[in-house]
This record gives sequence, C-alpha cells and structure tokens, in this order.
Amino acid sequence: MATRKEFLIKSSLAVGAGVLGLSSSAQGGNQASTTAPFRAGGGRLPLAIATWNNLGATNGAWQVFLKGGTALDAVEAGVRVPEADPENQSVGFGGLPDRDGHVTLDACIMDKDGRAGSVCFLENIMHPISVARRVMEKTPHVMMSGEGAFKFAIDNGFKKENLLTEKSKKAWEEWKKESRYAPIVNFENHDTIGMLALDKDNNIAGACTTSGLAYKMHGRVGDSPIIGAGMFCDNEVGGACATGVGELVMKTLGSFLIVELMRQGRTPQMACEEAIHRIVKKQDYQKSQVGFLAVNKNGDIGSYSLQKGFTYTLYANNENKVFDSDYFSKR
Ligand code: SD4
Repeated sequence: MATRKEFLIKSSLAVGAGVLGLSSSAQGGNQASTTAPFRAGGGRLPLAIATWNNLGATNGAWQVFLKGGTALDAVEAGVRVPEADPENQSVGFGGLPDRDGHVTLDACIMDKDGRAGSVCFLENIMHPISVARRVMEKTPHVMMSGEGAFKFAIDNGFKKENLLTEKSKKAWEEWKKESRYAPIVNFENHDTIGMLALDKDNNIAGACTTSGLAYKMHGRVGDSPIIGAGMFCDNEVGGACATGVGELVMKTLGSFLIVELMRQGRTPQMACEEAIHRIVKKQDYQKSQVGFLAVNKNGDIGSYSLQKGFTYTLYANNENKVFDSDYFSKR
C-alpha cells in the first residue's frame, strides 16, 4: 500500500495560467504521495520531474512553463530554487562542506539539441547550474572545473559568495570530532536535485546540481556533473537523472544507460530497474543509496532506487506531487 503524505505548495504566480489553459488551482493544492508507477496523463505536456521532495523546484520550472518557456529555461529555473535554499544541505548555498570545510559544487545541464555544459569542484558561486549553462552556450567546451570554472563564472558576471552557512559549519564541526567518513543510506535525505522537463513542444532538457557527498575528500567529484552519469537526455528518446552515492552511478553510467535502454524499447520504469540491477550485480551496494528517475517522450515516468526512501516530485496535469519510488532492497 502507498504511504500517503500531504504536501502543500503555494504558487507565487497566478498570471500566465492562460498560456497553458490552466486554472489557478492548478498551480498549487494538495499533494499526495504514492508508490504506484505513474503515467503522466497520456503525454500531456508540459511536465517537470525532480529527485526527492523538491516541490519548490518543480514549481519553479512550472512558472517558466506558465509563460510559455522552454524545457531548458524550466530546468535551470527549477534547480536554482534549491541552489539558493540555505535549508537544503545537499545543494548550493547551505550545502554541507567537504572534510576540509569547503563547499564544492557539481552541476550539469543538457538541452534538446544534445548540447551539454558542466562544472565541477566549483566554489563560492551560488548557482553552478547557470555557470554550466554558460559553459554550454558560450564556450566550445563541455566541462570546466575548480579555479578555472570559478574564474569563468566571475568573468561572466557571477558573484563570489560564501556558501557555508552557520548551520552547515556547525554540522561539519560536529562531524570533525570523529571524522568518520562513511556514506549512510538516505543520509540527510540526500536532496541532490536532478530534474527533467518536457515543454509544450515536447522538447526535453535536464539538469543536475549538488554540493556532493557531505564530508567527501577535498577534490572529490561525483556523478552529478558527469554527462551520462548524473543526467542524460536525448530529444529522440527521453531523459534520466540520478541521486545518491555518485561512485556507484559513475561506474555504471546510469543515466546514459537508462536513455539507451528506453531507445531500445524499455519503459522508463524497466530502464530504471535495469540500471539499479547493473549496480547490484557488480558493486557493493548494501550500505548505499542510489535513485534513478526517467521520462520518455510520451511523458511516462520511471523511478527506482537501491533502498527504501527515495522519492520524486512530478508537476504535470496541473498537479505538483511527491511520489515514493519503488526500490530493490526489499526483494
Ligand atoms: C554525489 N550524487 O556527489 C551526489 C550526491 C547526492 O543526494 O546525490 N546526494 O555523489
């Protein structure tokens, strides 16, 4: 049986509903949670999905759709919401630092034309996703890292900011007393955001952004900025994104795998399950969490995780809802 939770989110923007023929009640309302694999209303567009309980992010994407915007603009606007949220300790501002006390950020973005941009090991910039988009649009490169990415951001008008909040600094100081590095299943509920969106023209885009695993080694980069690992999309097929222990995702290139399986005819659900099975076959997975999320061009959704506890948020058919994902470890 599905666990049912109630979530409420208020839309800040009532105007623009006419663009999509939405009623004003469509922009907020009661949010149910279910474990049932979800088919998004027979291809109804647009839609935005995100890892975890990220109602604010999908709402951010929806505001772009209300103005008739593209999937690319929607995913960027969507993930900027948790990036700027000091309470989200897995993304951007307020993210938990590495073991030396530095908040280092990873992000990537991809559009309908297969263009991609990415930053990793980036410090002191609130919105790595927008820097990743800038890399995609303004350089001949795909990925920039560390100092070079920071300099590129500053040269492109981004502000240098301290991202380590008092709350995250305190948590790090507490952790330092024992300094035992061991990723825990659903630790801090993760919250890294991967987002996929289909716009009214049925074009896809994806984004992924994170401060990475808490208390990681300085210099460690995870799956989130790796095109094909943390996120991948292809406008002929659909898209996929990942959250959890990045090392497991990187060694199986999960998001790319899911998109390729969908290309060969699997449903998003079957493809997510196969990507988790690949991890289970070869990796030591018992103490780690990984969650995959996928959407195809019909708007069918799939989600699957290693362990219990993975959720995702879907804004479609005028409703913004959180769903519990099915998972492997009960079997
Ligand atoms: C990483 N995949 O750096 C990220 C962490 C994560 O929710 O997803 N946390 O490995």
